[in-house]
Amino acid sequence: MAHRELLVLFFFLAVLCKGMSIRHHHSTKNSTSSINGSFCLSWRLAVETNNELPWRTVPTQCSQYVEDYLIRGQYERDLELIVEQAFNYVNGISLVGDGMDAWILDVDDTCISNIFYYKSKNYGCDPYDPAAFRAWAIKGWCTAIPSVLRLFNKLINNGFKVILLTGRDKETLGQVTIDNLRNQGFIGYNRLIMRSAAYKGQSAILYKSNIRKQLEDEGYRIWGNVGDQWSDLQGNFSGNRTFKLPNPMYFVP
Ligand SMILES: *[C@@H]1O[C@H](CO)[C@@H](O)[C@H](O)[C@H]1NC(C)=O
Ligand SMILES: *[C@@H]1O[C@H](CO)[C@@H](O)[C@H](O)[C@H]1NC(C)=O
Ligand SMILES: *[C@@H]1O[C@H](CO)[C@@H](O)[C@H](O)[C@H]1NC(C)=O
Ligand SMILES: CC(=O)N[C@H]1CO[C@H](CO)[C@@H](O)[C@@H]1O
Ligand SMILES: [Mg+2]
Repeated sequence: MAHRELLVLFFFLAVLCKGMSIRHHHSTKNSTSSINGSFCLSWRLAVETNNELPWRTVPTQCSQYVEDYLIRGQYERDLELIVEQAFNYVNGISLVGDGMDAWILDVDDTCISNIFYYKSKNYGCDPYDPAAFRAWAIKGWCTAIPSVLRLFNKLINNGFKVILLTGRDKETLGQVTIDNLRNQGFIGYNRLIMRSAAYKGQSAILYKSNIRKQLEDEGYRIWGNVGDQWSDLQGNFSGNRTFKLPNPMYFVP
């Protein structure tokens, strides 16, 4: 009787120990990836707040993290929250109504997405490759970012002039960008301003500031400005409110 009870106890203890060792092994295994996750979250926060600049590539250990962020829902949720803030702001604006109330939206990774391209570049772990990006952009396969398309339509319905301002080269990417925007539902904007020869080589901050100055000189009031890069929003004549969309894949100075 006592023997049998002892045997059962031993058996129980053996099972318990094995369970604990599995659990222990499991937590060690996971701790490396959670250390990565923790590091990559800090890194993403630093780049989104523009504390780390300029940065050239995503840290190699964060490729998986960035993929998960982009395709498992958090990116869309972040965008939705920002767009909700923009909606609240839009609803509170009383337009002057002279046709000069404007918003500025960036194009790449603001209106239309390049995530599919960046997948082939390890989500930004590989260095920037202008020729490959151009080859991708020429295909015109960028997809609409749904929350931004909702904002775009809301702005137009509320009577704003929506001006799209992009660093894309006008000469080589002009028509394909117009077509790509149209086939993704971006219809009814006031104009698309692309980088012409006169602005070649200028930093995005300077180029976009110069264009915004011209718009304000024409009499436009820039109520809002939306972009995935700080360089969309910095500089002069930035607009009364700016909205920074997330982009952990690349940095445009
Ligand atoms: C964590 O980082 C290490 C070292 O950079 C890398 O080898 C590993 O693949 C990363 N793990 C995950 C889950 O991303
Ligand atoms: C902003 O305006 C100031 C004053 O006119 C000028 O010196 C500066 O270069 C401008 N900055 C940009 C980025 O355009
Ligand atoms: C928008 O910004 C301009 C320039 O900074 C300022 O003059 C104007 O009062 C602002 N309008 C509102 C409604 O905040
Ligand atoms: C002890 C252990 O299994 N650690 C693993 C944790 O996860 C990383 C990344 O998946 C592995 O490289 C480790 O070997
Ligand atoms: Mg952009």
